[in-house]
This record gives sequence, structure tokens and C-alpha cells, in this order.
Amino acid sequence: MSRLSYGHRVELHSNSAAKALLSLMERKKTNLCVSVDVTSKASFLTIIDAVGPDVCLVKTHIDIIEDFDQDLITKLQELSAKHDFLIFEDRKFADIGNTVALQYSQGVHKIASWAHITNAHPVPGPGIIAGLGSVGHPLGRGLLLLSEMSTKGNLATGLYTESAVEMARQNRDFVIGFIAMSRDSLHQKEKDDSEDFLILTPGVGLDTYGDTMGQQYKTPYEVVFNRGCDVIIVGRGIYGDGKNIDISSVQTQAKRFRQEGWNAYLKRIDG
Ligand code: 5BU
Repeated sequence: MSRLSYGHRVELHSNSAAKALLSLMERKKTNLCVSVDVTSKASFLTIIDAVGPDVCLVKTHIDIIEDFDQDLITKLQELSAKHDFLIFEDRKFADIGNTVALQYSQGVHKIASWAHITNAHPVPGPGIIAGLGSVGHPLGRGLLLLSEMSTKGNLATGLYTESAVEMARQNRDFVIGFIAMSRDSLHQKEKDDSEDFLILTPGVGLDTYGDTMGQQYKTPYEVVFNRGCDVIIVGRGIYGDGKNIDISSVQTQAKRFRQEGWNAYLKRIDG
């Protein structure tokens, strides 16, 4: 499955967020997602405007923004239209269905109203998909399950990962794929040729191997070519520590990661 082009895979999905993302990647020729983990509205929007031409997806942690307001969402949506990218709120929901439905739709952030894609830990069981799906599916949103993580010592391995894949298989209209470190968990159990899941992978870097808090980095080539993942998620590798942002360096790094990710993908589909 991972040898098919993004464009060919559009038809294998019924979910509109999955279709939109795959079409966009094919059209714009990028599999780069930038994770914009900064805490001020101004830096957040500045970085997104700078990397916008090079990304298929912008990943947010909306709850770390100190001066969040509705205008930030309006501006984010304007940038999404201007540069042609989708929005992924990395919320990592992890509660019972009833609670996550409220967290997804209500409160200050009203995530479901603007995030095309969000994600959830499978730890509560299928009820978390039912809860999020009751809000997101009618809006055409897509959900990723965290079947693996990038950090040292994480518990999302083995049977846990396999169970996450099974939960996704039961809910393919809303669960569009996984946050995972490789395609292996799917290959082993792939059931039929029409099954297609997106694999989005954080922990991607080119100049460092990790940080002091357990993060571990792999290169875009390792992630996309060797491990068959679809989207590379890059944060600090592009904008550093988020202080004193140098826009031209942010743009240079975004183009560098974009090129590395796309070349690895071209080599993969070339087989
Ligand atoms: P970095 O600056 O490239 O290390 O940022 C990585 C981002 O991806 C950050 O927003 C994390 O919350 C996110 N992430 C991760 O690093 N590893 C994981 O397993 C998951 C999410 Br799930």
C-alpha cells in the first residue's frame, strides 16, 4: 500500500479529511507537517505564514497559546486558505466518550469547529471514538489514533499497538490513520487491498538525535522510505526554541525538510 502515490490513495478513503489531505499532498507536492509549539499568538501566526507554502498540514497545541482568542482561529483559517494546508490539533484526547465529545466541541477552543484532524489515545477503548465521532464525523473531520509514540520508554508497543489498529479497523469512516513510528503494525495484519491508513510521524529531525526529555529523532528518509510513513511532523527542527524567531532561517529549514520528505516519498513509490 505504501508504494501507491498519495493521489491514488484518495479513492481508498471515504472520510473527507483523509481525501482532502491526500489530494493536497499530491497537488502541492509536500508531506511536511509543521508542529507550531510556541506560546504567543504573534509568533504562532508568523511561523505559520512563513512555512505555509511548504506544508500540507499545520499541527497545533492550541492550549499552550497565552493570548488565545477567536481572532486567532479566524487568522489561522485565513492562512489555511491562503497557503492551502489543513489544520491538525494534536489534542491527544484520552477520556470517556461523553467527556471527549464535550472537550472536542465546547469550552474555550471549540476544536471541532476548526481542526480538520485531531487525535486520541486508544487507552479508554472504542468509546472514545464513538464520543469524538458523534461530534466530528458529521462535520467531515478525521481522527488519528496514537498507536505508537516517539519518546524513550513509552508504553504504546506490542499488543497495545495492535489493539489500536483493530479499533481503527472497526471505525474506518472516522479513524483515518495513526500517529506511529512505522507502517509495520499495519503490514502484518493488512486484511485487504482496499484498506488504507495514513501514518503521521513525529520525532523527525536532521541535526539532532533528541532532547533532554525523552524525545528521539529520526530523519525524514528513515521515516518515509524505510518505515513507510506518510507525513513527517517537525517542530523545533524548523523554528529552534521558538524565541527570537528568524523567519528566513525558518523558511530555509522548512524547505529543507520538505525536500527531504518528498524525495524519500518519490523513491518509495518508485519502488
Ligand atoms: P519537536 O519539536 O519536533 O520535537 O515536536 C514534536 C511535536 O510532536 C510536539 O508537538 C509533540 O507534542 C508531538 N509528538 C511527539 O513529539 N511525539 C509523539 O509521540 C506524539 C506527539 Br503522539
